[in-house]
Amino acid sequence: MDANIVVMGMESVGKSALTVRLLTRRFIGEYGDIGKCPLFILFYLFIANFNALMPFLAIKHLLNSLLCLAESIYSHSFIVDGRAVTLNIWDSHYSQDFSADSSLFEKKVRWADGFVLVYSICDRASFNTVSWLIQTIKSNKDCLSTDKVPIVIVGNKRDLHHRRTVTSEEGRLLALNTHCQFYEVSAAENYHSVLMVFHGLVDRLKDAKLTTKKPLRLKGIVKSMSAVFARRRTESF
Ligand SMILES: Nc1nc2c(ncn2[C@@H]2O[C@H](COP(=O)(O)OP(=O)(O)OP(=O)(O)O)[C@@H](O)[C@H]2O)c(=O)[nH]1
Ligand SMILES: [Mg+2]
Repeated sequence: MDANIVVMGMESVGKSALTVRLLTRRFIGEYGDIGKCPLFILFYLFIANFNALMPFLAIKHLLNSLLCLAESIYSHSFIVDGRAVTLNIWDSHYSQDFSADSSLFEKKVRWADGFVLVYSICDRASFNTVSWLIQTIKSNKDCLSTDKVPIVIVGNKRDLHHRRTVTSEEGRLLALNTHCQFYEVSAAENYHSVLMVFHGLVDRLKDAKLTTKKPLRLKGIVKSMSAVFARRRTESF
């Protein structure tokens, strides 16, 4: 399965920290624009893919990442339930998301199959922004059912619980009311919780694909017709 993912949220909530954690298993601390440290990330992507997959796949991912680098889109492969999954992850910059450039925002929404919406548990404004993002994405996304848009809400910086201003219950309730999935994580402290976020999103992507009825293409029509005729033939015996 191949899917496009956009990571969105207010400034400094940890979007790059989460992305880099998934890609390299590491927390670097200061990112700025992760496009500014491409060699570091590419090196880790190459090593990670080299260990997990065949060498030619590692080279393919390295080339993909090089092509996408200008946009901070990273390609990452992993195995979920025995199946290979490749995610193209766009670590978006806050200032590009909203009023500054609404066409870029719409472009991201159209491009994406799934969304990781991040807030900091120490920053209520970032939580409110996630709530607004959910509504805006759902109204921009052409989907059979807006309940099925694959969105994962992430409350980051869990390690800073002494500075918390958004409770876990508030995050959970927002997810419940908007039919999204919810996680609280610390990109700084934990790789596995970050991995769970992306696994959770892959599950939602699968669900959404299962429920999206694709129009029958020619091949599909031929198949269905031959199935009908085959049934008629067996019935007549
Ligand atoms: N304590 C703590 N700090 C974190 C965590 N995640 C990120 N940070 C810090 O928060 C700051 C912002 O992190 P970034 O990953 O650059 O945030 P961002 O959302 O990508 O920011 P922009 O790209 O500017 O929109 C950095 O100083 C990180 O070290 C976390 O889980 N815990
Ligand atoms: Mg960033």
